[in-house]
Amino acid sequence: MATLFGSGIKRREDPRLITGSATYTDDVKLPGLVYAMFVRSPYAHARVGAINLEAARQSPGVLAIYTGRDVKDRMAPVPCAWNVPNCDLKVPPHPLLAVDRVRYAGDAVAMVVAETRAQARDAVDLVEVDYDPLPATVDPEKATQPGAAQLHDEVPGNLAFTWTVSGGDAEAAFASAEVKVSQRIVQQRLLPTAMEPRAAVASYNRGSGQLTLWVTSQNPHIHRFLCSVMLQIPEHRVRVIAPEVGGGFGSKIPAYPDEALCCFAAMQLGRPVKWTEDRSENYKVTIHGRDHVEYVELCGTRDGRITGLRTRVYAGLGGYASTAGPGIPTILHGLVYSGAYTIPNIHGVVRGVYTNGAPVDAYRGAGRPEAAYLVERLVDIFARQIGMDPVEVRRRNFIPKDKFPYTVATGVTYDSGNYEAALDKALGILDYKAFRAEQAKARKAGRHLGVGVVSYIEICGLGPSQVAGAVGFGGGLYDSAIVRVYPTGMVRVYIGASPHGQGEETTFAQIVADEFGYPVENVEIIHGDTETTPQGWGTYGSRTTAVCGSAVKTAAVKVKEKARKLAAHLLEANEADLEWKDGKFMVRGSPEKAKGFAELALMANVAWNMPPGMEPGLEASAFFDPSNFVYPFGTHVCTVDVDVETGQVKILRYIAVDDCGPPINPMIVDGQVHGGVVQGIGEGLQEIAVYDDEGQLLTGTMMDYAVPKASQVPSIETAHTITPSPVNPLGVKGVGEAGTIGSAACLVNAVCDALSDYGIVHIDKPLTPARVWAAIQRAKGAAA
Ligand code: MCN
Repeated sequence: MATLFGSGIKRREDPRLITGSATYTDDVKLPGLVYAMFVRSPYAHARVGAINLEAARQSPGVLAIYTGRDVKDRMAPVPCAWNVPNCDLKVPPHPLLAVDRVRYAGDAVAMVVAETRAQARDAVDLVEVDYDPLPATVDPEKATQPGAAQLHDEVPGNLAFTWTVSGGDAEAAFASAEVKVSQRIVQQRLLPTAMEPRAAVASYNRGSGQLTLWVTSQNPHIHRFLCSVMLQIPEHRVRVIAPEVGGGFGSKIPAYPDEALCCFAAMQLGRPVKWTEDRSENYKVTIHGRDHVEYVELCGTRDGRITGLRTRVYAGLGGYASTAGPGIPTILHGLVYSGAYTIPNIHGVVRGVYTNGAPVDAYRGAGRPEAAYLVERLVDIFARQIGMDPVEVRRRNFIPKDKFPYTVATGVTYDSGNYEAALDKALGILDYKAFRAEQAKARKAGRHLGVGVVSYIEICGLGPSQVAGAVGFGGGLYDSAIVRVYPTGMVRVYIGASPHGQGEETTFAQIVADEFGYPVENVEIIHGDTETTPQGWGTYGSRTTAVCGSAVKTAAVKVKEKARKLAAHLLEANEADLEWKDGKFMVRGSPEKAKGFAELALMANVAWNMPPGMEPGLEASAFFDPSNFVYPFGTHVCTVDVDVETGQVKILRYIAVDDCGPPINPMIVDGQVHGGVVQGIGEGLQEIAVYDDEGQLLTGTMMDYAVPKASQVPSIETAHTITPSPVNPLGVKGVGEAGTIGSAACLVNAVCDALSDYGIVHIDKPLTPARVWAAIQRAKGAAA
């Protein structure tokens, strides 16, 4: 029987998505539904004076208006849930509605609830707020300098934390190094841009004291917990449902004030309350990503050995510490400074900085693309300095494949890897040698072709829970599943994680169907409702398959074990004499004596003839807490043609060789890589969130914020190597972020390679034509 694991069957979630029959939060309609809208500060930094609600209250349909003073004693502030230890983290209170000061443009000062959305919108315009504008600070490096505007009285110099990571002796390595290179790197702010903006519908039953929140969530159980904290009601009285979620990319992990306030209003008014963000609100107030200013140094020998890496990073946090904000530029960033290499001496210092921008949190890759970018850029700059092919430098420094598990200087232990294999495969697909020859020929003809190579690693599959606790994450990082077999033999699998586009309704069904010898149609995956699903910690950090998928596998194996015992009993055979063949338990040597899964399901559920002591029913639950993270890797290679007259970058080929262990569904894996690479192309070439000096977001619409269009994306050539992980029963690693980790670096490496004869070693992304052209002009000026 062909196994489903490894087969690229079509995604089962797609028919409802592409026929418009899926239910998103904004589709939820309840009797008596009313609508919320927020009064948001036009200033990035201002004192809030009197708020005049008179006219708004008189406006048709208005039911209630709440200000910061109305809620501050009745709700807890928005929690930060990642209290990274040993870095003197300062987390000032994040009020649900600003009381006396706003700290970024869009910070809400009041919430209006009205009978219709239009009435709420009209009333928002009638709220009069006295603002006393203050100077703003938006650049994370400048915000730490004397004279910069101060956001929080209790955070001098806007310095939220200073976190260090160290291994070996970087100072000694640099002091004695033959070669040193350094680069200031800016990793721009990005806007996650999920297709569906955030939305919430809150409904409160006064009789039962039960609150139900439909919300755009990547992690309903976390939202249930954080909601109960903010509302100060017991967790079991809160039910969180994530219906269809139109993409998250990290932006639907955090707890935001808006959704909690909908709950508050529903409890106050006794009517269900809906709020749906519009796109400009989404760009202004939903979390942003990246925002680093980095000073990076790398040292080594003339023959290409890297001996040390040092970083000094300013990481913007925005106006408040978001739910996972402090953990992203520290734990998820600094711990992977070694990349794919045996860098023996590492010292990194990351300063988290409050600025007058929207809070910064997880955006696809979250900390790891920033790490891969700085390492992979510096490797290229080092190669240029010593006159060696960047591919050769990578080879000379890779962690050898027989050295895993391998503990890098930052202290984390990589589970498994074979970096050279991925590199060889990617270079083979391109025919690297032939491209270099073509490049040289083109250069003579005045064309600037370039090739970028990136060998990335990432840390994902987040658990284990013990480590989560040790690094200050305010939750566990295990996951769970219940596999329930109905009397008819159909299977439902209830999972703790909450996929929202990644495809686990298909891949997890493949795991279970394989275990039971079933067609995939017999298995249904249920997720996204805290009332029906077991405790889980969400879908992010490319953890769902490695962690929750392992819980699914474990629960399915438990069910099958019970079925085997029952089969032995019914066949009057010894369990040891049974074999699992062609989807049946058979008595070895007597194939006519066999029981298939569907029949065993019926017998277990009717319980007419159970073995002594066996409980009726056929279901099992499992919690899986991994023993380590997983470390996927890969090599991406791209070739570009840079028009030096206009600065326009044309991608010629993009080759992605990724290793996420054995792919459950290769088509879905490729789809994930495609999506990730496209986001990396956006980051590398055109996306940037720009604030002016007063903290106004200048890229607040999709006309200004340049998400790549289909026509700007080349055909992405994917391939894989397969290196199983030893830390979970499936051997899998994450792939949901893989495409994003190295792709921006790959593009910038390619463009800098194309412009090497101008002496250009680095241009800060995004490499818009204007930036590339300006860099060429500067280089020409310097040479003249
Ligand atoms: N997979 C597989 N074989 C493997 C590994 C994974 O078939 N060896 C499959 C999985 O079963 C799943 C998909 O690949 O169908 C991605 O799985 P995984 O790597 O476990 O990642 P998660 O499901 O945890 O997804 C999170 C990840 C993150 S962190 C971001 S951000 C992101 C991403 O997924 N956001 C997305 N991909 C996204 N895709 C969509 N459509 N929408 C988002 O918001």
